[in-house]
Formats: sequence, structure tokens, C-alpha cells
Amino acid sequence: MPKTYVIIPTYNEAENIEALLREIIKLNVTDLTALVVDDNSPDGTGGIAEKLAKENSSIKVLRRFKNRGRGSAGIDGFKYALKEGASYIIEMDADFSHRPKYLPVFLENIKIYDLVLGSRFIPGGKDAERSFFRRLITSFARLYIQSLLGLKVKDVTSGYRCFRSAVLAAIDLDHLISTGPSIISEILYQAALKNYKIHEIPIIFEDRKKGKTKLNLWILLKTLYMVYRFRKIYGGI
Ligand SMILES: Nc1nc2c(ncn2[C@@H]2O[C@H](COP(=O)(O)OP(=O)(O)O)[C@@H](O)[C@H]2O)c(=O)[nH]1
Ligand SMILES: [Mg+2]
Repeated sequence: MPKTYVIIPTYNEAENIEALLREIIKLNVTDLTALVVDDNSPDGTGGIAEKLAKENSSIKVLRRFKNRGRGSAGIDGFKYALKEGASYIIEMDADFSHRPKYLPVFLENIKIYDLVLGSRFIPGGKDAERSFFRRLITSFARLYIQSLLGLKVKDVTSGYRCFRSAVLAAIDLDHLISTGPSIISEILYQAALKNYKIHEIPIIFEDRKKGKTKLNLWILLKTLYMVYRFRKIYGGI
């Protein structure tokens, strides 16, 4: 059976992580490992995850003490999964915006495609974030990134997605420019430049129920600037 790794970067998700891991485990997907990549969260997320990992061998925890950031946490998770010989690597957020019930749908589709994106912007998908302002930001960022990079997919900032491990192995993970959330689009762009088969499945993106977002205006501006730099450095499609 192919091994699946689900990478979950966390920073201060103590209110979510246990329920999330239990929901994932309940799906009973064969050969699935949930890997929590925690950046020494002050709220003790890492400790909670480690306690659960002791009870359940399908849960692993990577605790990072030196580096911080959603981008590099994801990369460290990918590298771990590649080293463990995963066939499929999924990444998802810990805050229930990405519902675990889609995991089996990703795994069905990844048999056919190289990269499967959970998409809010195709029929059947939805961005159920409550704040109008936040939805506006997402739409703006999406149009900007899509047109700048010439990507055909609709949800270019979706962080809920599934890779065939070959896709990640073909990308030079040590030399990506992003350290923050723009890593999502940077990796997507690299996969598109390498002509991998990318497919979108509809997801309903829920608003985070507990805890706080780490996104702020500064991070957003930096993200948009980074995307501009990818276009310069990697060239167009
Ligand atoms: N390891 C790690 N995870 C992070 C960091 N910042 C955010 N995350 C996680 O990345 C995911 C998305 O972050 P979130 O704050 O929900 O961003 P938003 O969904 O764009 O508002 C969540 O699971 C966060 O816990 C970080 O610095 N390190
Ligand atoms: Mg979130």
C-alpha cells in the first residue's frame, strides 16, 4: 500500500490539534501518518501532539526550536515525509479550515494526477470565511498571483493539497525563496513550470473556529512581493 503523510504545521493551535488529529485518525486511511510540525508554540501545542503520538503510532511530531515560520515548517515536513518513503504527501492547516473529510477524496484523485489542490473557486467549492475583508484579500491575492504567474488553476493560494512525492522530490526544497505563506504559490509555480498534471477538487473552506490567525498586513504585502520575485527569478510559463 502506498504510504501517505499528512503534514500539519502548527503555531499556537492547542485548542485545535487534539480534535483535528482524532478526526484524521477516525477516517481510518490505510498507511496514513499525520506529522505535526510545531515551532515551539508557547501554548503547548507540541506537547499535546507528543502525548497523542505516544498513544498512536500514526501520529508523529517534529518539534522545531530554532526556526519559525509556516513556510519552512512545511518544507521540513516534506523532507521528513520524503525520507520516510511516502508516496503521497498532503499538507493542511490545523485550524479546521481544511476539513479532514476531504483527505480520502485527495487520495482518490492523486492516483490520476500529480498534484491535487483543494479549491474554493471551482463549482462546489466555497470560501466560508466570515470576514468580508478577509475574502476580499484572498480574491485580490488570487487574481494578482494568477495573472502574474500565468497559472491556469483557480485556487493558487490553497494550502490544502496533495502531492505525489515525485513532485516534491523534483523541487529544490532547500533553495526556495519564500519563508512565509508565499511558499504555497512558489511550490505550485514550480510544479506548473515542470509540467506536472495539476487538478482541483472543490472544498468548502471553513472559517477558523478557535485560536487566532497569524496573517497580518505585513505578511500579506511580503507575500505579494515574493510572488513578483518568483516571476523574475523563475521566468514565465
Ligand atoms: N510550524 C508553524 N506553523 C505555523 C506558523 N504560522 C502559522 N502556522 C500554521 O499554519 C496554518 C495556517 O495558519 P493560519 O494562522 O490559520 O493562517 P490563515 O489560515 O491564513 O489565517 C495553521 O495550522 C497554523 O498553526 C509558524 O510560524 N510555524
Ligand atoms: Mg487558518
